[in-house]
Amino acid sequence: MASELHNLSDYDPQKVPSGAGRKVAVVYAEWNSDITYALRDGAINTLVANGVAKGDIETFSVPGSFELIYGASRLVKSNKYDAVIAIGCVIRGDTPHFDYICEGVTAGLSQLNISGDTPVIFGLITTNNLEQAQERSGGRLGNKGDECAVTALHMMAQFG
Ligand code: DLZ
Repeated sequence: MASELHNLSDYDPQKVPSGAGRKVAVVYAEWNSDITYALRDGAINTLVANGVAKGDIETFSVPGSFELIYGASRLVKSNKYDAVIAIGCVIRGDTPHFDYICEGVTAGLSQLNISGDTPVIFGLITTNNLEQAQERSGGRLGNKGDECAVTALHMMAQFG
């Protein structure tokens, strides 16, 4: 499970709770959209494959990963959803900006998880280059969006 080579899309359907009747919001960043759209679609497909009605999934875009904090916060405060999945992709550049965004988003989404009654699922991929992001958004290491959906299904069943 903890292995670097764990495929993010691998899960045992027998062990995943049904999402029938659940409402899920997916907030995703437009930065690195080739990656984030694939993550978003992976999450949606896996939610639907496990019983969540298409009409019970709402999507919201924000400009960059940093805005996921505000977007997810609004969605949590709306009390309309059983889970919020936040999706972004930050790719390391030449400056420390990468670290500030990653730390900010991680801290912001962590805080949200203990400030509201809605689980916020951490769908931020943070990579050294585009290839690593591609590997985790439907490439050789699966799709982090699938993993987020499965996590949301577990959290909704456990605490919903
Ligand atoms: C500015 C910036 C940079 C350099 N890199 C990324 C990135 O790799 N992934 C991402 O989602 N967003 C990036 N951003 C944008 C910030 O998240 C944010 O939108 C801006 O700093 C404005 O608040």
